[in-house]
Amino acid sequence: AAIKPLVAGNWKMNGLKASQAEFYKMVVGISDEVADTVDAMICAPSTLTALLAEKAGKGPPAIGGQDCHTAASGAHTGDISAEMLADAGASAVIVGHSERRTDHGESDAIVNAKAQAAWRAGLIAIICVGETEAERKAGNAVSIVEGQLNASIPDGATAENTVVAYEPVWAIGTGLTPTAADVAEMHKAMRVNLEGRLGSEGQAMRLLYGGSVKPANARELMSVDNVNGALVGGASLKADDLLGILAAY
Ligand code: G2H
Repeated sequence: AAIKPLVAGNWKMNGLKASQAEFYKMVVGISDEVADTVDAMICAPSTLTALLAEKAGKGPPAIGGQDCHTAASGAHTGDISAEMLADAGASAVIVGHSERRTDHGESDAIVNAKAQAAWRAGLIAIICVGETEAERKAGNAVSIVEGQLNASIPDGATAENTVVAYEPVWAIGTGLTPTAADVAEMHKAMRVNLEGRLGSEGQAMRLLYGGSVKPANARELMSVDNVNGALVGGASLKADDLLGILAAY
């Protein structure tokens, strides 16, 4: 069966209560036809999870979180658990975004534990990987990403409970994107790795590309082999941009 693509918006640390108006434009702007072809999701800051989930109703878009703690509850001031996100109406959570890996020192082992926490709460784990500019220039992009896949994705990953997002760190928020050929090479390598480890689940798993996706480049990037959608930062804040990216399908 063909893989249904996913376009997930990552609002990062953006969005106030007033943003629900822009969000509502997304809800009403996603036609039934588009919804049949591509899944849409907004990963909002956790202050807005419940509000947007209520606004979305059954969706689309689905609602996701941007990070979760490994524990379900407890003495972890300032943290949010996967169970809390699920309770607020989320169906997925991003783990291991490069900004978390950099700003909060998250290792592959922590990302792995967070993905398992997401599953425990019934959430889809959107596991992010990607090489830095120096790693690409040194010719190590594929081996770095393979190492991240091996260590960040827990045993038990399925096409249902896990989405992988390839985000080259140098393409995040910079307006730079890899060539279609570079994306094809990386996504092929990821597919081979995941199939080797997970069999048919790895074959059916959604592999997103992320990093400076916008309406103008979405069609080219989304048509690359083994690219099953996008993780979109800046361009997911405006309904017109998000709908323009969905229109690539
Ligand atoms: C990469 C991406 C979304 P942007 O971080 O996760 O952000 O589209 O702004 O590069």
